[in-house]
Amino acid sequence: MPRTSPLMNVMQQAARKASRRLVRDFGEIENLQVSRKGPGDFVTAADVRTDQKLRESLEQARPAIGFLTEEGEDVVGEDHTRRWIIDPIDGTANFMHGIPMFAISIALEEAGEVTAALVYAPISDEMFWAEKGQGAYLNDRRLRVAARRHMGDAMIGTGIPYLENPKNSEFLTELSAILTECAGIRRMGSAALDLAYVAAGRLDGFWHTGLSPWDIAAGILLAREAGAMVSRTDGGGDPLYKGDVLAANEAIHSRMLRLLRQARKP
Ligand code: 2AM
Ligand code: CA
Repeated sequence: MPRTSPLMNVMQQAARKASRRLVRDFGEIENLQVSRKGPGDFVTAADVRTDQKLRESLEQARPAIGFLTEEGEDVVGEDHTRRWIIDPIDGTANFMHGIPMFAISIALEEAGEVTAALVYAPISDEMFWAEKGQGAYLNDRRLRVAARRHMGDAMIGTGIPYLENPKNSEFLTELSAILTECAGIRRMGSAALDLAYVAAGRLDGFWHTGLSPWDIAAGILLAREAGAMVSRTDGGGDPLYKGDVLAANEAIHSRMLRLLRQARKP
């Protein structure tokens, strides 16, 4: 059994506590699908409520730490060097459509570096977690990135940047470059879970552009701690605030990077 630190216990308890109501809300979604208005407002309320519940638990246990979250106001903590980066529901569109691929994502950033990460998928009850230098885990099991080295065997995850994103037009070119070489593509709708799946060796690689820090802060550390190479999609260093991420084992990362670069040549 891996030993979770007191900090990781706080994070896991916060996620589990907030997920109870979230799971009930998800159950309600099915009823709302048939109403003409759809579940939009309901989902927004669930998102905000989950954000609040996570903040409450984390603040109570670690009052000096600040917040950067998708749903609420940013807070600079008494301890300026540390903040939680939170996405209360990553995969909101899935949640809204009654598709169970969504997750709570919590990362702790210390002096600009993410040192603890959690991605919790409440419907499958899968807790992905990692602390810097300590490896990545799914529940009690140590994770290791997939060993497959050939693109022809690789299952690759991606996401489609949204219409308003300037990168949207580039996406189809990138997709066609990767698609011609790999075994299969998945577009699952939660970047946090996609990165956790790279850590678990379920996906051999993942690329996505146009994301926000809360989508990927936890997933990046998970993938790295499982042995993945994680960079921006142009091969550059830290993807966290750039929002372009490429994650895979070394061989697949290098091949994907080459394909993406070729696809982007004018
Ligand atoms: P979200 O579900 O929290 O919105 C899907 O490929 C990924 O892109 C998800 O992690 C999703 O996060 C994220 N994403 C980023 N910007 C988005 C937007 N404008 N609309 C929907 N999803 C977005
Ligand atoms: Ca998100």
